[in-house]
Amino acid sequence: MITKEKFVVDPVTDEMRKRARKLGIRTVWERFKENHARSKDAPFQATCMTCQQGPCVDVKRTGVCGMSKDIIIAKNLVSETAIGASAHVGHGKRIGNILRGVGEGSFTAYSIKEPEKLDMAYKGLGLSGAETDREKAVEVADAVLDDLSKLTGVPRMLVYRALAERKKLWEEKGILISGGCPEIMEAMNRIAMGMDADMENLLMGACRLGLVDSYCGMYPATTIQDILFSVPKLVQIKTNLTVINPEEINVIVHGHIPVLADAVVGAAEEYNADPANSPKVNVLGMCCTGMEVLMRKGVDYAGDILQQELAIATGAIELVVVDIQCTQPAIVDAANHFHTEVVTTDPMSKIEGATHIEFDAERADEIGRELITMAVDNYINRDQTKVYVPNYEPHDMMGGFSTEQIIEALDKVKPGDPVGALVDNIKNGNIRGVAAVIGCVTPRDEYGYRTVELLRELIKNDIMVILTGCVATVASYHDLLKPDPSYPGVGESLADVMDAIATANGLEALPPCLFMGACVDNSRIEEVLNAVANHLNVRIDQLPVAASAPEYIAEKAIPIGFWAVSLGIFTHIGDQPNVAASKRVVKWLTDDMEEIFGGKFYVEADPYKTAKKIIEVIDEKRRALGI
Ligand code: NFS
Repeated sequence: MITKEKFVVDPVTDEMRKRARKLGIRTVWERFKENHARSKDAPFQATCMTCQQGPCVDVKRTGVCGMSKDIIIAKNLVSETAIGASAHVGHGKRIGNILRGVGEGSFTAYSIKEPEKLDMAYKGLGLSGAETDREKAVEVADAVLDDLSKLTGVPRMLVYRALAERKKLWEEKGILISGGCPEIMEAMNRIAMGMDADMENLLMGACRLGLVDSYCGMYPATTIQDILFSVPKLVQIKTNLTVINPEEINVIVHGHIPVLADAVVGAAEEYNADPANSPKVNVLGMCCTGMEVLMRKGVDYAGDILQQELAIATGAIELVVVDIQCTQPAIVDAANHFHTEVVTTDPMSKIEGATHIEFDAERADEIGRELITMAVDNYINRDQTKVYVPNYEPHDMMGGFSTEQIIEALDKVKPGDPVGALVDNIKNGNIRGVAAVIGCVTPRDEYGYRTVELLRELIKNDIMVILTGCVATVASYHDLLKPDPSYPGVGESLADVMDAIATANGLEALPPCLFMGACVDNSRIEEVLNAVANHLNVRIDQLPVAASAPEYIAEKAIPIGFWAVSLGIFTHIGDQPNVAASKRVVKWLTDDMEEIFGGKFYVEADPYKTAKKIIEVIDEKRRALGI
């Protein structure tokens, strides 16, 4: 067992944190300490700011209106969940509009890269009659956008993707949703003053938002991005701040929707293709946009949500260009220490002190070139004496495990029955179970400690691990995404399965954990689980699987959690959301939910206790299935 104190943190991040401190750049870690020290108990209070009788701070019994502590806490949780769901629905809306424009022929910078996936979505959504791919694109986009806005009727995407058994259960429990936006409006409505004061009703409302997040946010995002930018295939890239090249012009693409990043990468390729241009432009990814371009374009990955200021602190970044979400406004302060330009591009996501160049899909190529020119012109302002990149090699990472890629690889193991290849190994115990480890990284404890130790414990015990989101960053810094034929730290029987899959596919090895993409690609996880459940002819909640978000921080993680539990998955979270002051709410989330959905939340910060519990749950499910 490795304690927090003994955990060897990524030395690159460690070095850069020290450097940032010396330069007077405050990073997320400093701000965390400062704010947390001041409001140590805040997360455990029940505070209501809904009406002007209040605010009712640290409510012991009831607020001024008579709302109990339990209701206040449930209501606040619905509010956070709605914010999270709105982020993914916003993503779905933006990408739906892009697909529509491509279909109509007005967004010429993009094209339909995957007609097969388009056709699958088209038919899956119940559409017919279109003749050309462009017509299909318009119809798919309209269906997705209609899913976001319809006042009545279930979203087509939910009908298409969720298993029949789940749909029936959700209908029985009264949480089958209509359009994403009306659902979010109703969630806001139910938490207005004098409205819903029934804890269970409120929390079932949060479950609805989980479905909204998935079927009106994550699924549309993944599906359309695959159609426009290609379905990810296995790819090898380099990770960590050390991919920043002091000899080149460095541009960071940051955010969540790869639409702008695609144009920037294209413009950089164009620039680099001219031999007269020197130094070259080095485009690097950050947060989920980084994951999107690493999965599909093999772009190296510079860092996660916690490393934003540190990347700038190298002094070697000419341009950081952001789209939406997970951008710490503090990057502008960090950039002010150097020549670095920060550019925002979404009208809903501006930062004071940054330059705003609004993204316009009709002019995507032009904007991409404009941004690259900006970076090139800014290079002369770089002070080389202020440049410092720690002297370590970047890490190797294999990614690209889309559902399609996984199926294709398994098909080589068992031709004609790829899911069977997985199911056989689950049945015979070579794969003890599957854990989806997802979400962010937090400044709460040693950088990556919880995630990395949990992953190590799981793979050691033959649990196959699939990853999405920023947890993959720290996993890669500890070489858990590096293919190594000796499978270090991987349980023997799991290593044998991975080796067999690798051999069948002409690969030297698979990485110890399989990276499936950005947070919206959690939708891929359901695809895999649905396929396994169908093959075994059981419900998802019967499968030997678990989900874990050991270090979640964003609101988006909360609806994702509700969706996972509503699917019937045992879902671990590393930190209590702001609900601890209500025993009733905690009990409902960590206990009562199981009776309703077959899944529940489990809260534990310690990675070893978490792994033990996940293994216990998986073993129990195996026993119940008689395998
Ligand atoms: Ni996910 Fe992407 Fe990272 Fe967390 Fe933010 S980047 S959507 S929310 S911090 S994993």
